[in-house]
Amino acid sequence: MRREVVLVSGANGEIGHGLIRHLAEQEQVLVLALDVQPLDRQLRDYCYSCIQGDILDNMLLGRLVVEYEIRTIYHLASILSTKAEYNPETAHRINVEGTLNLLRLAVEQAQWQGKTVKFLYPSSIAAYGLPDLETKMKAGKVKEEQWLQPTTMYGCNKLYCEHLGRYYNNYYRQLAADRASVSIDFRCLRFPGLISAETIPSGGTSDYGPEMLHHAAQNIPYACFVRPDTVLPFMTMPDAIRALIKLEAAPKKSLSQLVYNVTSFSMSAQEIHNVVKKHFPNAEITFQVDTKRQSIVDSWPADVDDLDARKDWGWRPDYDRERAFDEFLIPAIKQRYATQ
Ligand code: AKB
Repeated sequence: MRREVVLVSGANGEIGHGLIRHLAEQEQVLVLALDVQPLDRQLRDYCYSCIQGDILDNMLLGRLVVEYEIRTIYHLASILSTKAEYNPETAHRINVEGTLNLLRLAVEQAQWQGKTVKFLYPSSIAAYGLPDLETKMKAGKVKEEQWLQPTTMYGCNKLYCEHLGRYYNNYYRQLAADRASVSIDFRCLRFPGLISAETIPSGGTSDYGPEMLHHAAQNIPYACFVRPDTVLPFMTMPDAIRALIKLEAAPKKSLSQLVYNVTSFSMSAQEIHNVVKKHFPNAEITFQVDTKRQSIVDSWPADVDDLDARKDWGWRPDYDRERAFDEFLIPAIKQRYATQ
């Protein structure tokens, strides 16, 4: 008998780590983990099944349709903003064609099962593109429909995949005589920079925040690649997981849109530096600006408006700026490196 599972793509990534554990422990669902690399040992026990494979491999995805009854897909696999700039065409294939493949898998599943399949998609503040620093600093809390001219391949990919999600949700094969009545239920979050106590990000441009913290905790000098006055919105990983779970569980009728901003707190690189130094007084942090990465961060909003998420499905972060560092990140990171 085919078992009902929740599929997590990009399972080895930063979000995947926290999400898989939460799904298995708190939600008691069977997790089907998919990643191009072998799944981390510590995650395996939380999964019903682990598949090593590529989201560009349609044969593999076809097998998943046959073998499992997929209730929800959390499509986390992607190439982040800095890494994507080194090979934009490869990033496009993984970020866009990979997403297209999973959207098609979701539609096929929905049609086999005769019921809607939920598709949870983490987008990003990289979907925004403000033209210059002055505009960024004047823009205030950016709303979902504003400033959508991303300057990175990753941002373009995220924004386009939001549109693909809307297309598959509302218009897929709209002219077909045999158009199926069931389809997918696409739900998307635009995340700010995420900070995890457990994993170190790789390939992103908001990475200076978590990197400062993780380097300090390991007593490794760190050169921050943006100016001290650079401001971005951030969120701790537990809040990001909660946002995904809460949006998945929200009644369809309460959702007024497919794409929601979510945020927790905005901070400058100098402020992050100050908090890190308070807790790790010996930390060696310098600022060595990489002008190209700086211009990417300057095109992302300093803050986003997440009022619609708050109104429609009760979004509220558990960790504001003080609690994030004092009660979660600092103790958890100290503990993580103490045991190594
Ligand atoms: C990145 O820096 O690419 C990501 C993001 C902001 O989506 N962390």
